[in-house]
Amino acid sequence: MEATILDRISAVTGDITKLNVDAIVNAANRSLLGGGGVDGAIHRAAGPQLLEECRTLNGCETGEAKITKGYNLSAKHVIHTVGPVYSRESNPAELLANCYKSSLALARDNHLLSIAFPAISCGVYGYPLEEACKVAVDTVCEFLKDSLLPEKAVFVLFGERDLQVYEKYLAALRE
Ligand code: AR6
Repeated sequence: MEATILDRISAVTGDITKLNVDAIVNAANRSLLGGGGVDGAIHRAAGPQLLEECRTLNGCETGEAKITKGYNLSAKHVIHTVGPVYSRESNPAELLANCYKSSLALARDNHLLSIAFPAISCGVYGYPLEEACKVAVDTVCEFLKDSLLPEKAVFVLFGERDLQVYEKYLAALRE
C-alpha cells in the first residue's frame, strides 16, 4: 500500500464522542432512533436535538449512511451507518465495506476533511474484530486512493487490545 495513503489513516484508543473532527461515524441500527453502545454514547453526548433530526431521516438500510449535525459534540457532523448483524447475513463483509464506503462518500460530498470511525458491528452485532479490521482498513485505503477528501480517517478503538489489532494490520500494510 502506498505510504501517502497510509499517512492519512491512524488508529487510536478512546471515546469517539470526544473527538474534534469534522464527522464521527455512528454504528447505529436501521431505525436511527438510538440504542446502546457507541450509538447511545453519541446520542447522550450530542443531546436531544440529534434524536429530533434523526426522526426526520426515515431510518437507514444496512450498509448505507445518513448525515446529521453534531449538536453538542465537538464533531461538526455525525454520519450514521448501519452495520450488518454478523450471524444474520450471508455477505457480512460486503455490507460492512458498504458502511465505510457510504460514510466516506458522504464526508467527501460534504467537503469534510476528517472522519472518525468506531469498530462498526464489532459490539452487539457480533462481527469478529480481526475480520472487521481488515475490511475497514482495506475499504478506507481503497477509497482514499481515489479521493482527496476526507484528508484523514481515524479508527477509534475502545481499549488497548482492539487498538493492537488495528496497529498490527496497519504495520503489515506499511511493510
Ligand atoms: N467510542 C468508541 N467506541 C465505542 C464507544 C465509544 N464511546 N462505545 C462503544 N464502542 P456497538 P454494533 C465500541 O455495540 O456492534 C447499538 O445499540 C464497542 O466496544 O456500539 O455496530 C445500535 O443502536 C465496539 O467495538 O455497535 C445498534 O442496535 C464498537 O464500538 C447496535 O448497537 C461497536 O459496538 C449496533 O451494534
